[in-house]
Amino acid sequence: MKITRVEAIPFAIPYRKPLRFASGEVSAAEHVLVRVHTEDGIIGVAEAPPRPFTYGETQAGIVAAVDSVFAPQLVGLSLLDRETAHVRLGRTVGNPAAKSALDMAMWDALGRGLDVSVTELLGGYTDRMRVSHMLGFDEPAAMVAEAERMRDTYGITTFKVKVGRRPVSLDTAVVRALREALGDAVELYVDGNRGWTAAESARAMSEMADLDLLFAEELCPADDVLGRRWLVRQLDVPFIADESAVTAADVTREVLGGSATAVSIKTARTGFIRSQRTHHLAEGLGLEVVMGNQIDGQLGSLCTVAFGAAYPLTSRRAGELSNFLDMRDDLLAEPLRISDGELVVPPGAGLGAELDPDKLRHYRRDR
Ligand code: MUC
Ligand code: MG
Repeated sequence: MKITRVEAIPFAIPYRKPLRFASGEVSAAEHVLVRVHTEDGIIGVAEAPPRPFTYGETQAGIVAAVDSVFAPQLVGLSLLDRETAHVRLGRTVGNPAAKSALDMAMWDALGRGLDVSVTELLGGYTDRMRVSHMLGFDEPAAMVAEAERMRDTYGITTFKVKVGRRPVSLDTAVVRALREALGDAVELYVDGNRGWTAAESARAMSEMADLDLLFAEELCPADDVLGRRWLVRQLDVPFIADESAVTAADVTREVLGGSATAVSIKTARTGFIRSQRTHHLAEGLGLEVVMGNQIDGQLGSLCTVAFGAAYPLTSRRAGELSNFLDMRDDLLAEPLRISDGELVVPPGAGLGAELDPDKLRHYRRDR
């Protein structure tokens, strides 16, 4: 169970079409594959998606942080030393995706070593989640067409609509067009990625009051403390803290301060060990939880479903598990499949992921 080596491998896989939202745009999965090796020959894997527009990390920065700062702190630890690993990684501020991939690769290796799945190790509540699909910026007709394709092909009936930064009237027109085309059977919620002001958010939410939205997420900057509290007080749907609440301490601050009433847990930025802390806190505070997406590939989506399926609270709502569908290819030998609107945790130890060595050779950028 002793960790002998840690690798950080940059890779790039193009998207079929860019995903656009208020805080940025992604047109290729330029992620970092993390591999944790043990003395028994077990290899745990996870991926780190850099999101510079939110957390400041870059692909090259993640590789450098793992190689020069984090790997030396983990080599020699046992896979069971999860809290020690957490403390050691925590000595360096920031770097959420790098730390998370290391933590999740350790859990994957631990599951493989014990021959149990990560979902079972974490809580083992169920083996699947309903899937929510995130719709990036486009014209209303194109966003409706994408949602219809996701519903008809994969059975997905929950959609997160990206809003913010564009004219409010365009965003509200999109949400109205989606409701009209898809009917009452689908769940819709909006995510502003901090792109509106508090006043624009209030106006948009009142214009959409008849559209039966499930949630509103991060519509305006959390730094506008009073504006945001003013907004959240007047909403009649839960307001999800995403970028504003990365740590459990952030969630406490946002929720007790009246700036959020629900939380997005993203394994890409809190791994499993810190996601557990946020989950337990959310349960204690009575918050709704959505398993969010940091525009993950298939390996990242596996991590999200592994965690989300582990607990009743995290598997209650549809999880954001489908954005890998926008990628032209991926690293897994057996691609993930969404059907009947669900993603099932693959059978097998750890995360249940096997990488395709040819694909890794093809997409890695370091040789
Ligand atoms: C989301 O929920 O905001 C967009 C940027 C990012 O970091 O995650 C996505 C989805
Ligand atoms: Mg969000």
